[in-house]
Amino acid sequence: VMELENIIFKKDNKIATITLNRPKFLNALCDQLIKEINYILDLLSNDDEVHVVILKGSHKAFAAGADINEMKDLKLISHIKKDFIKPWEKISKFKKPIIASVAGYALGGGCEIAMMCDVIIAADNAKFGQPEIKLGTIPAAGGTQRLVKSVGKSKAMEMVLSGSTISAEEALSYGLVSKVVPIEDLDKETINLAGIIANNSLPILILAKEAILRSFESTLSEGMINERRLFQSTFELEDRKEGMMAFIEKRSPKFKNN
Ligand code: DAK
Repeated sequence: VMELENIIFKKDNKIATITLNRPKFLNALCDQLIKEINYILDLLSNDDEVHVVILKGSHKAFAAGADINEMKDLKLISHIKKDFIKPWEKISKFKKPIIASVAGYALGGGCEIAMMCDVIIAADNAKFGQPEIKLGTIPAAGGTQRLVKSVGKSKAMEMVLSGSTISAEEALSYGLVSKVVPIEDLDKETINLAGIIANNSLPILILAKEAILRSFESTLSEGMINERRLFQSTFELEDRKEGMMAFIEKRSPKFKNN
C-alpha cells in the first residue's frame, strides 16, 4: 500500500475522484505525484465497482505543469538512461472514462494530463497553456500532438510558440473542453456528468472509449474498421441485449456489467 502525499483519493457510487493536492506548488507534477496517480489507476483498473474517474485540482490550479525544480538539472543522458516520459503514459492508457475537472491553471504537463483525460469540464477561471517555450524547451507529454487535434494547427502553434494561455471560454470555442461552468458549480456539474456516464455498462463504456481513442491514433479507415469490430463485439455482451430489450419494453435497463 502506497502512502498518498500528493493526491487525495475517494470512491463513491461507481465514481472515483483523484484530487491533486500539492497546493504550495500549484499542484506541480513531481515524480512522486505521478507515481501516486499511477498506483491509484492500477487499483481502479481492477476495481469493478468503479466506472468513471474524476481528476481534479484546486480552485487556483488544476496543475501548473511538471515540477520545474525536478527538471532543472536534468541532462540528455539522464533522459536516455531513465525514460521520464513513460510514467506519464498511464493516464492516457487507462481504459475506463476519466473526466478532467479543471479550475485555474492547467499549464504545460497540467494541460497535457487534462488532454489525456476523455472529457474536460472547465470552471470559468480555467487557463490552459503550454508555456514550455518560455523555459527553453517544448512540451513532452503530448502537448504538440493532442493539442493540435483539439484546437487545430493555427491555435496550437500560437499557444506552443508563444507560451500564451487561453481562457476557459476560448478553450470551449476551440473544442478543447466540453463545457464551461461557474467555478462554484464545477464539482456539482462534474459529478453530474460522471453519474450519468457511470450508470452505463462498464464493459460497453470501455469499448466506446477505445473506439473514439482509435480515431485520435489512426487513419479514418483504420478507425472505422476498429469501430465496426468493437460494435460487433458488444453483441456478445448481456448488457447489449438488456439495453435493447429495455427500450422495446419501455423500461430502464438494468445493466449487470457483463
Ligand atoms: N514547478 C515547480 N514549482 C512551481 C511550478 C512548477 N511548474 N508552478 C508554480 N510553482 C511554485 C512556485 O515556484 C511558487 O513556489 P514558492 O515561490 O511559493 O516556493 C508556488 O508554486 C506558487 O507559484 P507562484 O508564486 O508563481 O504563483 P502565481 O499565482 O504568481 O503564478 C503561475 C502562477 C502558474 C502563473 C506561475 O506559478 C507559473 O508560471 N508557473 C510555472 C508554469 C510553467 O512554466 N509550467 C510549465 C512547466 S514545463 C515530461 C512531461 C511533461 C513535461 C515535461 C516532461 N515528461 C514525461 C518527461 C512538462 C513540462 C512542463 O510542464
